[in-house]
Amino acid sequence: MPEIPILRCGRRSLDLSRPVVMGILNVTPDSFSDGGQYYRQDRLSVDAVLRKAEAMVEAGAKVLDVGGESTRPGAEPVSLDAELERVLPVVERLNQLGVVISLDSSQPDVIREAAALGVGLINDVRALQRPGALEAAVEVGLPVCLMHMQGDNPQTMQVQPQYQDVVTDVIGFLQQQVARCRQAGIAEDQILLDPGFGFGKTLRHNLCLLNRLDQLVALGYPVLSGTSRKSMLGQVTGKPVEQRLAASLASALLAAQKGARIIRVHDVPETVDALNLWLATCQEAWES
Ligand code: 7PJ
Repeated sequence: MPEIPILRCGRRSLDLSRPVVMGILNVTPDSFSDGGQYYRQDRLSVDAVLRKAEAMVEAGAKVLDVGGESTRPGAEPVSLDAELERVLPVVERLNQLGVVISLDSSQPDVIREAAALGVGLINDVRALQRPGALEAAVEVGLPVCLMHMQGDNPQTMQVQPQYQDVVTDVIGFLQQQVARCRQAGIAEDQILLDPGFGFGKTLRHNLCLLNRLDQLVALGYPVLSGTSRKSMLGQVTGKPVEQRLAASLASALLAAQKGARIIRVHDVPETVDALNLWLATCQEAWES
């Protein structure tokens, strides 16, 4: 595995010398697989989120990704106030858990306010392309995960996605965004990349990206991979979202073997076990 430095995430740090698991906490009423699970009578229950987060940390998650905007295809846009109202109380409570909190947001004001409450990583599915987002990220001085999406709008991204060569195109886009970040003053070792599985991609595109993920890894930035429960897995297995655990685990392992360093998942205990088995096998090979 190439050397990847420890990521500085504000007051905390994240060791990426081995792949780590990021637990997904979608605090939205309408996300595609876990939407609404923290809502009680139409109100977000921060206690319910905290309980889930504690279980994830207990199971070995090193990062928790908090998102207040549903980016499933066709989802309604969320207002700034609604996003702040969902995300901030959760970030505040999760801080006590001792792991890095990642913020899944594209909104400059959410980035600023969440950073002030202790978020340690900015995860933006729009790669900081929204007006003001890059400036906000520079200001807060946290690492950024830049994700590829075709088009910049989840409402329309799945309408006829087209690429010359999906891997080359995704890498080209991410390299452009890296250059933008570098020019704006973000340090090279504070940048992570993500091919954006399911964001403006057909099944063929997604499988191709997973199969050739090592090409993205070869750029030298830590790569985040998020395939958990996604429809690409449903398309291959013919299974609905609640029956995609096995396929999620298989795709997590494939991504890790290709060099991904952060695996973003709903099912933390199972993924930690799968990765630990693979890591133990590597260790055995190294030591013999
Ligand atoms: C991703 C994400 C992903 C990164 C979502 C879902 C859909 N952030 N946010 N990568 N997907 N970095 O929760 O499955 O793949 S939202």
